[in-house]
Amino acid sequence: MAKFFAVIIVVITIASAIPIVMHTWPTPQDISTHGAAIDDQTNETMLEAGISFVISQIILAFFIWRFSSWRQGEKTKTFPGGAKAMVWAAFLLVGTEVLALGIFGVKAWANVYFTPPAADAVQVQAQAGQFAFYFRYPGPDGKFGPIHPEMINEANANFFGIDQTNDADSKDDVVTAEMAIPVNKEVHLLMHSKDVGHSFFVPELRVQQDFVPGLDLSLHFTATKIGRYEIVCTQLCGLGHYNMKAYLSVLSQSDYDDWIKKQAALQ
Ligand SMILES: [Cu+2]
Repeated sequence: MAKFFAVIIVVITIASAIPIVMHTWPTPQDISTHGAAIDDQTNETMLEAGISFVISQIILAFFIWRFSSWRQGEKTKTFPGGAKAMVWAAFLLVGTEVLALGIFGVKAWANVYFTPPAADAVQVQAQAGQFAFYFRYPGPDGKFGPIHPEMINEANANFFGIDQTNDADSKDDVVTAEMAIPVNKEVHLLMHSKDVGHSFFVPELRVQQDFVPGLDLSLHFTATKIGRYEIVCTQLCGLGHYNMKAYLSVLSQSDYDDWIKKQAALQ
């Protein structure tokens, strides 16, 4: 029976590797300046993790085959050198894997996360809450007014808890349910959650970042193709999670200027 399982493991390993090797699921189009580097890194990670996966499954199948017994009552053979050697081997394998991922990761991930945005980047604040995203633009003064959590009120559409009567910086802030950005211009996205963990994921933009309650997180990117794309939450954030999404419009600079003017007039 054990030898049968060993064969099944090898069959499952090969069957699950085939669609990945054949690229059965192509990635969506890339609309960002950093996307190619992210795709390269993903491919390298898949290759490195895939090779480790196939090798480890074959080793597993070999051990099951080699140390199993057909006859009833016969004692199972133990691994030569005992469990200690195996634990060390596992530490070495996992350590090499983590190190390799870290080295690959420096190229793309670290370049996106550990570099500051351009000084003239378009600032957009994104707020996630059960179960919607809202966005805020600082207006002509370039400054966001402070958030007063106690003033957050969905009933009067004060999603960010802005006090426009008393805070000078808030007076020209623009709050929207859809996100629009100009094409070929760096965007500095400032993210916070109103309640639980959420995520900002735009597959075409190759951007996926979690919202962590209590933390202000930020990232920056440049979109290179005009169009309308979906922003989805990828963290299981509650009963309405399945329906939590918004839209990102990448517009020409003049269309963006018109859009923000129109939104400002609606406030
Ligand atoms: Cu969510």
